[in-house]
Amino acid sequence: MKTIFSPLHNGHSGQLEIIAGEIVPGFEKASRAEIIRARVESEKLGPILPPDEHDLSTAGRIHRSDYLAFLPTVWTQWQAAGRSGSALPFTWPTRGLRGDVPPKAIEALLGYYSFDGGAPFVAGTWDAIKSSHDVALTAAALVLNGEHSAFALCRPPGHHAGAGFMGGYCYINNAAVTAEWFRQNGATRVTILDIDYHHGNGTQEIFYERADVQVINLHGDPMNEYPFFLGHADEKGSGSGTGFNHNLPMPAGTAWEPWSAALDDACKRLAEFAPDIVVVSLGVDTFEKDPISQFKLKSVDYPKIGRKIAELGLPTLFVMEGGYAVEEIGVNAVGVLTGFEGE
Ligand code: OKP
Ligand code: ZN
Repeated sequence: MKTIFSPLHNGHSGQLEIIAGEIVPGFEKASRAEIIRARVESEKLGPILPPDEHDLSTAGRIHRSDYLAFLPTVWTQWQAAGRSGSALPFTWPTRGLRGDVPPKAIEALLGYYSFDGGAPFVAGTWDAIKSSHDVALTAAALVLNGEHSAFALCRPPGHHAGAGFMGGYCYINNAAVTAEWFRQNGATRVTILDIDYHHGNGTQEIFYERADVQVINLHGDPMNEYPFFLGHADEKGSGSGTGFNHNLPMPAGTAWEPWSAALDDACKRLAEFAPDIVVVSLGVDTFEKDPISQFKLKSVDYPKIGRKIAELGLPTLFVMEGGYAVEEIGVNAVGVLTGFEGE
């Protein structure tokens, strides 16, 4: 399996976040991607190739054009306002406020285009976002051109980014862009199988009214877990998309047995849909030692996940999402891929 990777993700580093009332170094850090890349090499998964440049036309079909135009300007606007540190919002247009009037001040625009304070900008953030997008589309092209699978080693991740907002470390929804691109380039049906610990609220929102892209999510129950405000089992799609969104929320403490039963259920629904291509939103924050998550999967479980996905027998694009236990992130992420290849 080929891996697509760009070192430009490294410019998106040094962010801070507030978690449990404390300012801490961001969990979504550059070493995550570097350690996965090193493991791809040491496991001899296959060649590691740089991305080709892709324009934002496909992203423009799933994201709002004003949102996409805003992203490359954030750091410049932040600096022009005399700020330093990380560009972060602290005001959001929630119920009772005007969410229909784009403001002018940069800190307000950041709130207008986000659902939380979890997507900071530093100097290299836009170039990292764009490279992550290019990584995803370059890997997608390999699969469309006949490779059975490919690995998009994306950083930053994408599945929390919706049509018009960022959040939860995500800016452009890489997996959603590839699904839309497959649709535009000959695939009739695409499934996005999101196995990150957190519900992929952005992906769900983007495809919620569509019958051509099935979205299946396995995740921590949003009653008690981020992103809290989407991801319940009764969200099944709307309009012609009704029946094409599947949420499988699970409680804190979920270990391999119930989790893999949920994956079997997901694979059954996926097989019934019979997509031409599967896009896996690959998060390994289901790991027992993940510092911000509550599931109990072990390193030996990840190859078993890959094997189950391989049994579907479909062309598969793996798009990297979350995973914050940095020490084991390479073993776990690449474990899924070697499991898929049957090693
Ligand atoms: C991203 B992915 C707010 C931070 C809240 C965000 C977790 C994002 C997970 N200050 N935590 O799904 O792995
Ligand atoms: Zn996650």
